[in-house]
Amino acid sequence: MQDVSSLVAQAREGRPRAVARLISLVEGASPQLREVMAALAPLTGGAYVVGLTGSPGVGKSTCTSALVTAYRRQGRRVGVLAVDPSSPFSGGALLGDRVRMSEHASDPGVYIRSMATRGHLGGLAWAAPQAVRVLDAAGCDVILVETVGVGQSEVEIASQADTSVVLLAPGMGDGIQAAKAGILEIGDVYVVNKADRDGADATARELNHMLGLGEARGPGDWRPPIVKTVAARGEGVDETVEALEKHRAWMEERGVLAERRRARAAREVETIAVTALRERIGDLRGDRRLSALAERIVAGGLDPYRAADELVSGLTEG
Ligand SMILES: Nc1nc2c(ncn2[C@@H]2O[C@H](COP(=O)(O)OP(=O)(O)OP(=O)(O)O)[C@@H](O)[C@H]2O)c(=O)[nH]1
Ligand SMILES: [Mg+2]
Repeated sequence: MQDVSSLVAQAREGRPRAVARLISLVEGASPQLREVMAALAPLTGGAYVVGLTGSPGVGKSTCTSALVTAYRRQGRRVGVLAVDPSSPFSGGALLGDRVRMSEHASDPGVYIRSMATRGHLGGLAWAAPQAVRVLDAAGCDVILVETVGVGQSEVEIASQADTSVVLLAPGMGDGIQAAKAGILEIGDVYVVNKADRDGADATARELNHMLGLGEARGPGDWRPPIVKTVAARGEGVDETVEALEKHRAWMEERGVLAERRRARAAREVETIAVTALRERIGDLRGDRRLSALAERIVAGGLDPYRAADELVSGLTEG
């Protein structure tokens, strides 16, 4: 058993091994998870969480790395969480990510972690937010969360971040396809990366059209900016940071940031509660209580709704 309070204290001092240990505890759903989360709670809320999503290979990791460089120049502490919804492996950074992030490997002001979600997207729903909390409590000013945009994960990442960045690249056939897949609702900032390639302007124009950016909006409404970048050369990265700062300022001004964080917390509680309930019900398979209810239903003495109510209230009282 680990001494959670000393781990938390060491993480606060920015000791990378303590941060890694804490993330492993929450990721592995350790028996100490509750103790860890309770210890972290009063220390969180200081970090600005930015989600980056987009199709495989658009340049998310490259862009993330360039953003890290930009934020480090401002003296901010940065956490990076690369969430890979497809990898069955946990904890190990993907080789490509490692290469692209390697320039930050020896910087004590940067904490980088890869996280697999065990082949099912549901994993992202609870594990990633807890890892974000660890990085937040460890004193990161900015946390960048990279997720491959595969349908549901886009929506999930958007619900976890303060600001969502959607990346596109020209000539991947993904621009407008991805747009159709729902990214139009989730992007606060759009990045057309690989602007050194043909078609970047066309992609940006199409996106502009799809987003209806030409149309009139309310005076205080947020207009998602479209930033063109060549992340591999660091071009457009300052503009991206500027767009993020503007979005953050807009959210703070309008109370949107607090509102998003409340909504996020509510969803977290819901996910944890539903998961716990499902596990307890799962434990009941073959249990006497459940089979007794089933017998009464078959005998016509009880309907399944009443039975479910009885089951749930029995679980929550017990
Ligand atoms: N031409 C060009 N290539 C780029 C640019 N940015 C990234 N790349 C290259 O695109 C490839 C994919 O970049 P990554 O940053 O790994 O993309 P990713 O979106 O993180 O990829 P996954 O995590 O596998 O989904 C790499 O070979 C990069 O060097 C750019 O601005 N221009
Ligand atoms: Mg990547």
